[in-house]
Amino acid sequence: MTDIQSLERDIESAITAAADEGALEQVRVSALGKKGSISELLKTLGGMSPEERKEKGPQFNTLRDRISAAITARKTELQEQALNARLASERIDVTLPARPEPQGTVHPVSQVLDEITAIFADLGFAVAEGPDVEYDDYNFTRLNIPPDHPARQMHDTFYVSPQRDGSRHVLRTHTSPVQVRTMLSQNPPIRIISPGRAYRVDSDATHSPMFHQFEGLVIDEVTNLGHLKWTLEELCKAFFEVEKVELRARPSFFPFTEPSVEWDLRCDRSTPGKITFGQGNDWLELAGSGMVHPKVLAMCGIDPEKYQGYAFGGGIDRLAMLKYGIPDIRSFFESDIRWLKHFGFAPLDIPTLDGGLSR
Ligand code: FA5
Repeated sequence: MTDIQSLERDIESAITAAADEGALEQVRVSALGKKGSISELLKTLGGMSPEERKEKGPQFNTLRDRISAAITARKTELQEQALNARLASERIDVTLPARPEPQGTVHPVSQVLDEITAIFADLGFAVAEGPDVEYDDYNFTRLNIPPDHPARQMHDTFYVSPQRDGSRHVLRTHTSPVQVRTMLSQNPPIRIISPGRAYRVDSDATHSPMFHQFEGLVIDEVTNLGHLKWTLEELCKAFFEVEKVELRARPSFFPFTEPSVEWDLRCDRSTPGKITFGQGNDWLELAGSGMVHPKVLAMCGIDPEKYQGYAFGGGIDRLAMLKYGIPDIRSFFESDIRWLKHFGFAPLDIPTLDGGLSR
């Protein structure tokens, strides 16, 4: 074997042994680089006689070309191997099952609470909150229901044991004490809603000892019953997702409003199991309301000579029952997983007026 053949064999084995492009580059430099073995060989041609150069020149050039071609071929092979390895490591099995659906659902009461909040937010109302365990004073007295007033009997109250100073707390019987808290802490103009829990000693298919109400309060220099009616109409249109509604006013009595009005909503219940709003000969109780009593304004630090306002309050559970066809209020609180799956809402579908309230 000639020197050239043995050099070629050595370089070829180095090319085959190169495991990656870095190693192959080193082989290339050691053979074809400035000081590489083949380059050094080619330099010897200058010192040869013309006959010898004629014989060796083509041999050296062929050697260089063959090694160069072998390096290129190995490089392509290594690149393919690297690509295949990467594709294998990044492979996605498109036949795998999709991510499972979320298990939990949003309770219909929470859904309706969010829907009502979205509707009133659009009308420019802020959300105000108060505690479930409330001062007797805020739940009753400052709402013009003094101790021993017969109106206290209208609310079947859960009382909390008396404090050391003799004062009593109650589980709030309605969300109206949030009106008191808001008027005591803010200056008019006031425009709030206050959705939340309320408690009464009461239980049947339409009454629950713990239930949910929404309260609305608007205080300004010029407010009237027309504004109140318009506000409730807007609520009904958006909530029941209908173009037209008709409200009927009935005189009523609440100690904290004067005059007091209860509102009924025209509906059609002639088809069993179905209810349509804005038409028909039936009426559905919607909310209690009225113009805030001047005595309440005064007891909450607002000048009744300068300001007036309206307030309203309705049942969230009752609205949820109506809208989503739930016959018994008690089922809301039984935590039956099958019921929750059936009546619950997708957790990521937040109700908005633009995106839809109850998709
Ligand atoms: C009130 O509670 C007044 N605070 C509403 C109000 C606010 C009037 C502001 C004027 C101005 P009422 O007792 O009617 O009113 O209750 C309002 C609604 O709460 C009822 O129409 C009903 O939908 C709901 N509700 C009352 N008790 C229960 C109960 N035990 N279970 C479920 N919902 C109830």
